[in-house]
Amino acid sequence: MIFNKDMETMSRTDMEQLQIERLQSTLNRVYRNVAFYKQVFDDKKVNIEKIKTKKDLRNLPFTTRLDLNKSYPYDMFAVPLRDIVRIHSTSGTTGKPVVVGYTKNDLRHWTDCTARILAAAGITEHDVVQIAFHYDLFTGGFGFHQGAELIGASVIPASTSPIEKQILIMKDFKTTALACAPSFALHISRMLEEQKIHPENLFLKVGIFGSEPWSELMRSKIETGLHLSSKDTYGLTEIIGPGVAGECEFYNGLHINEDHFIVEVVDTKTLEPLSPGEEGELVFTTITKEGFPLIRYRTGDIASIISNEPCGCGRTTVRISRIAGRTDDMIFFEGIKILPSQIEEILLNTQGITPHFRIILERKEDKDSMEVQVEISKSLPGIDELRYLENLRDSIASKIETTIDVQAKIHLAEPGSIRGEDKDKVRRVVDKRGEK
Ligand code: DLL
Repeated sequence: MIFNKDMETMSRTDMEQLQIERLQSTLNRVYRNVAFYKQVFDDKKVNIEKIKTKKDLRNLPFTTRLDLNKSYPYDMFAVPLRDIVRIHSTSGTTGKPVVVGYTKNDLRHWTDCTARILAAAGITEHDVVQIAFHYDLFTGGFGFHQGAELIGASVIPASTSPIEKQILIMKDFKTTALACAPSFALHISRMLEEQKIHPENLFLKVGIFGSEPWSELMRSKIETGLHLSSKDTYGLTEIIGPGVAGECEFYNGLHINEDHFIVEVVDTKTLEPLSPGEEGELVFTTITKEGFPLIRYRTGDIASIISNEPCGCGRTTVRISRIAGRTDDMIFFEGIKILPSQIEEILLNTQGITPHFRIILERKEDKDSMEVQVEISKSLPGIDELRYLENLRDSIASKIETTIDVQAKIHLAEPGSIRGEDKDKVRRVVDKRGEK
């Protein structure tokens, strides 16, 4: 079903006209209300009046994650706090997360956007939707919750309750649609197998998965294990959360909610815009957001624009490929997003070790594990060395668990052994999981 026919099937000419009008009013608003944009527009001598077509976007400066970090917590907000009715943030308890705010209108738009994604995935008012994304500062739970309610489905805010409970809910509440991270879906399917529950005996029809990379191989494992058909969905906190793009029944890429977000793909080195079919970094400009508008935000996600050709589903919106990777070394681990710099920060604040470390990721029987190899410094106390090392290991593990919520195995390595292998650049992340 097409949830918002007016917007999702609009002619290309009308859509581009709408986008330009909305872009211009966004540019005026950010110039007036956000000190950062006033400064960069002035520095780059941007004349807003001259932005008349989508091609002119290239004359606007980019916004980066670093810019957002510097504006922590509220400096990028374009309205006073009294007009903000909801606050979410990116993950990451060390370093500064990006804090985003929504006005009442933003919430209304966001709800419409996630409803469209769910409807494209096949969800109707007859469905019982189990939402197993976190309901907290993370946007996944609340974002999809609102959209599913707007469709009129029966919504179960299961959040990330333990898997046994998820399965109990699925069986007893007769869940027909599951929305969660693909890695969590895989865990559920493994548990079903362990408990000898045949997925055919459940009521599941549709899975809406996203918020982390997942391959076609993983898709087929989940579809078999849960006996459902699945749709990929993409979004990020900075732009709105879930609700940016999603697959329809034609699996032709992910339709972008273009009346709210203008997408570009740029070359990762030259930052010049690329043509459809060429892979590069996704860049988004929000054109309706009031609370936290962003101009040409570099997402760090690698994908390509598929084409402007209408899809078999009738939607005319631009589609992007599935996400092929990232420009940075962000780790996706069991539904959690980690930057190696977060581990580095923990290690830098620990006595007795050097700042050299390596993260090894492995997958056995669909279960991921993380080992952090840390180089100890030379100056070890002579007495009771073993107990000292054991304490050191425990203390690093517990710091990692409390700050990034991951149980990592800590391996203490000889002084010089990690840095020694590659003097200039230590490969910080070794991902042996085979598939993401
Ligand atoms: O993950 C929002 C979301 C929630 C999307 C639920 C989909 C479903 P963040 O935590 O800010 O927001 O993480 C955003 O996750 O820049 C990508 O690197 C990655 N990501 C999100 N969706 C996909 C996907 C939410 N379908 C970051 N495939 C993004 C691959 C994805 N990576």
